[in-house]
Amino acid sequence: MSSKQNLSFEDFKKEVLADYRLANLSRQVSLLGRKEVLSGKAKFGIFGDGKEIAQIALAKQFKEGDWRSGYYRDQTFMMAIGGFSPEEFFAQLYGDTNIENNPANGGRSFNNHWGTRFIDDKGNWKDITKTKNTSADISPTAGQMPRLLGLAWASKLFRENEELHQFTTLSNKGNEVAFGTIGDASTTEGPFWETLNAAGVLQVPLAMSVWDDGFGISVPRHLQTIKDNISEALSGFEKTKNKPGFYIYKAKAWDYAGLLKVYKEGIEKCRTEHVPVLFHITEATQPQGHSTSGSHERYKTPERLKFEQEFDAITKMGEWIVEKNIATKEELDEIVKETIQEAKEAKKIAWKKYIEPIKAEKQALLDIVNNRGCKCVLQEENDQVDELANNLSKILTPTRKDVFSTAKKIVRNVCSGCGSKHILHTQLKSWLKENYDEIAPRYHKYLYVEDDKSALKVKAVTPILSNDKTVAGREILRDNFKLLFAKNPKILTFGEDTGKIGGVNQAMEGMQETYGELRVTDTGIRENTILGQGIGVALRGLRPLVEIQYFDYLMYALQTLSDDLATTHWRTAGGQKAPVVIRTRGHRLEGIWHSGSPLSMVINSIRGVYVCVPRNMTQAAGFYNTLFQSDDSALVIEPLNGYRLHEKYPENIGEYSVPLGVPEILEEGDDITLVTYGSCVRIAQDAIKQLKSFKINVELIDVQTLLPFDIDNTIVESIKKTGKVLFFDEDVPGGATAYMMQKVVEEQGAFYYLDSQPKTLTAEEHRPAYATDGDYFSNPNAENVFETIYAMMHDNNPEKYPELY
Ligand SMILES: Cc1ncc(C[n+]2csc(CCOP(=O)(O)OP(=O)(O)O)c2C)c(N)n1
Ligand SMILES: [Mg+2]
Repeated sequence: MSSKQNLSFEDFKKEVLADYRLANLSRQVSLLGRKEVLSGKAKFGIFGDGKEIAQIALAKQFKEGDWRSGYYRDQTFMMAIGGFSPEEFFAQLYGDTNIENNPANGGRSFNNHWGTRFIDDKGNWKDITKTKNTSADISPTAGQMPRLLGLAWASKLFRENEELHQFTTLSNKGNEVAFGTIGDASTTEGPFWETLNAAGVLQVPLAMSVWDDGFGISVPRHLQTIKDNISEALSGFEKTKNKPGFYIYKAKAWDYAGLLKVYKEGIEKCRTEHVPVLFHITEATQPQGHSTSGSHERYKTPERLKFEQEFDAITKMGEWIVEKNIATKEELDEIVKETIQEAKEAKKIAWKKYIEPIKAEKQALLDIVNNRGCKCVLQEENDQVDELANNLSKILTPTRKDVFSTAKKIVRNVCSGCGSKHILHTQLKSWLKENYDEIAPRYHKYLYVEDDKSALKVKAVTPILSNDKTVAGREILRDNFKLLFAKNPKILTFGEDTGKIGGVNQAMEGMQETYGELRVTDTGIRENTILGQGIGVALRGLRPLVEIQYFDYLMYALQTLSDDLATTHWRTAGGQKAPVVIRTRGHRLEGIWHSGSPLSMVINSIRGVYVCVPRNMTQAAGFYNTLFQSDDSALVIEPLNGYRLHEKYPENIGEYSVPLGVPEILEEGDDITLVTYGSCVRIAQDAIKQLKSFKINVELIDVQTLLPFDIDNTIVESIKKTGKVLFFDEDVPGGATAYMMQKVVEEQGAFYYLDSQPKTLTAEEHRPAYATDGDYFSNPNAENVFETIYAMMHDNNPEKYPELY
C-alpha cells in the first residue's frame, strides 16, 4: 500500500472506530438511563437503543442548514450531529428546567425530545444555514409528519422563488434536505400517509427513515401495516421512468456498510434532484423494550428476543470490524469500557447540576425555620413547624414541590398567638415570593411571543373609512392582501382553491397572476398537512398565510394545531417560534358543515395561538396587518356572510392595524352591556334597534379577539355603568359565552358591579340545520336577543318593563 492509501485506511479506520465509540456511548447512556428511572431518580425514560448504527449512517449526510423532524428514538442521530451530549441526555431524563442544562425543552417534554434553539435574544432567527436544525419533537405518534412536509417544501420555495435568494441566512438556495424519522407502527397513522402523498405530489426534498423494529409497544407489525411491510405497501409511491414519486431504499439496521451506502446515494439524490426518498430500515431492535414503563418479555416470543440479541446492531458492527481487520476484539472492548466510564461521568455531572440548586433552596428554607428568633409560646404550633421542617430535612433528593409545599404549610401554621410572629412569618413569606417568582416561570413562560415581536406590541393604526366609497367585503381583503404581499416577499398563501380561482370567496382574486404559483398556491384537500406545511415553512423563516376553507373543516387540522403549533414556543422554552397565520371562515350561513361557529373548540385547545373573530372584512384585514408585523401565530375567522356585504372602503388600506385584545364599543347605552363578536354583531345591532323602541339602551361591545381577551378591562367598565351583562354568540351553550363570562365576571371582577344575574345567549346544542329557517331556529336571532334582554330588564324592574307575552 502506498503511503496515501495507508493514510486513507487510517482515516477510514478512525472514522469507523469513532462511529463504534459513539454507538456504544449512546447505548451506555440508554442502559444507565433505564436504571435512573428504576431507581426513582427520573420519572420516565424512552431511549434510542437498537437504532444506533442506522442513525450514525444517516447523520453523516446531515449538513449545516438541514432540518430534522423526528421522534424519541433519534438519540444517536442527535449525538452524531453534535446536537445532544450525554450530559444533556441525563438533564432531559431528570426533567431539568434550567435551559442551560436542558436547552432542547427546558423540562417541558419527556426525555429524548429535541429542538434547536434558533431564536436569538432579540427574537430574530439566527443564521440557520450554519446550524444543524431540529424542529421540536412532540409525543403524539406521527405528529412530526405534517411539519416535515413544510420543512421540505421550504427548500423548493427557496430554490425556485428567486425573490427569496436574498435571505442568505435562512437558506442556501434551497439546498437543504428535511430529514424525517418515524417508527414502523406510527406509519399506521393518517398524517404519515397524508404527508407522503403530498410530498410525492409536491416533489420536495424530504428524506423519510422508518425505524422498523417490528413493534409499536406490544402490538406487532402485522397488525399495523398492510402486507406487514411498509416499503412494500408504499411501492405504488415509487418513482418510475415516466412518473414522479419517491426513491425507495431498504437496508438492515445492523448493516453498517450497507447503511452508509444507501444513505449516501439516497440523500444526494434528494438534495440535488429535490425528489423525496423513503428509507425502510428493517430488523431494528429494542434491547430494553419500548420504554421504562414496561418489559418486552411480556409480549415478545423467546425466538424474537433471541433474534434481537443476535442482531443487535452494535454487536453486528463489532463483528464486522473484526472480520474486516479494522480493529481487534480487544481494541473494541477497550472502547466499550471507555464509553461506560464517560456515560457514568456525564450522569454524575448532570445529576449534580440538577439536584444541587434544589438542595440549596431546601437548605435556605430550613435555615430560616431552624434559626428562627421567635420560638412560639404555643408548644403545639412550634412542634408542628419543627415536624414539617424535620420531614423536609429527611428528604435527600427533594423536589421543588417538597420545598414549596413545606414552606407554605409552615407559613400557615406559624406562631399565630405569638407577639413576635412577624419575624418568621415575614421572612418565610418573602422567601416564598422571591423563590416562587424565580421558579414558576420555568413552567409557564413563553406560551405566546414575549419579545418585541409580540402581536400585542404592534402599534394600532385606525382605519380611515371613506365617506363615499363602499365595496364588497372580499375586495377589501383582496386589496389588502395585494399590498401585504408587495411589502414582504416572505409572505405566501396556500390552501384548497386558493391559487387559480383566488379562493372560494375570491379574496385572493388575481393574486396568483401577480405573485406567481409559488406564493399563491393550490393544495390538495388535506387540512392537516396544509397546516403542517405552514408550520414547516414558518420554522424556516417564511411567513405563511394558511387557508383552511371552512372553520368546520379545521377539525382535520386541529390535532396539529393543538399539539404542534400551539406548543412550539412554549415547549422549547422560547427556543423556537413558528409564526403561522391561519385564515378560515365561519359563523352563520347554511348547512351543518358551512355555518359552524365552534369557538370553544379552538379557544380551549389552542392556547398559544391567538384567535381573532372580526365582525367584517375591514377588521379582518386590520388583523392580518397586525399579525404580519409580529411573530405570534393566530387563527382569523372571517365572517362567512360578509364577503358580499358592502363596507366603507378603508382609505389607508394595507396600512392600518387592528390591535389584538382590544374590544370596540359599537353603540353606547346605559341599561345593559351586550358582549358579542363575529357575525353576531349584525344580529345584535338589529335587536338593539328593536329594543330602542322599548326605551332600552344597550351598550354593544364587539370583543374582536377571544384570545387575547379584553386586555384593558373595557367590559367591566361598561358594566359599572349598566349593572347588567349578556354574553351572546352562536357557539354551543356553555361554550365561548361561558368563557367570556368567566373572564369578565371573575377575572375582571364584574361580579361586584352587577345588579342582576349575568346571562348567556347561544345557539342550540345541535349543529345548525340546513332547511329553510334552519338558521333561525338553530342559531340565536335578533328576536332571541330582544327577548333575553327584555326579560332581564323585566326581572330588574317589572313595573317599568311588564311581561310582553
Ligand atoms: C397518538 C398517539 N397514540 C399513542 C401513543 C402512545 N405510544 C407511544 S409510542 C407508541 C408506539 C410507537 O411505535 P413505533 O412507531 O413502532 O415506534 P417505536 O417506539 O417502536 O420506535 C405508542 C402507541 C402516542 N404517543 N401517540
Ligand atoms: Mg416500532
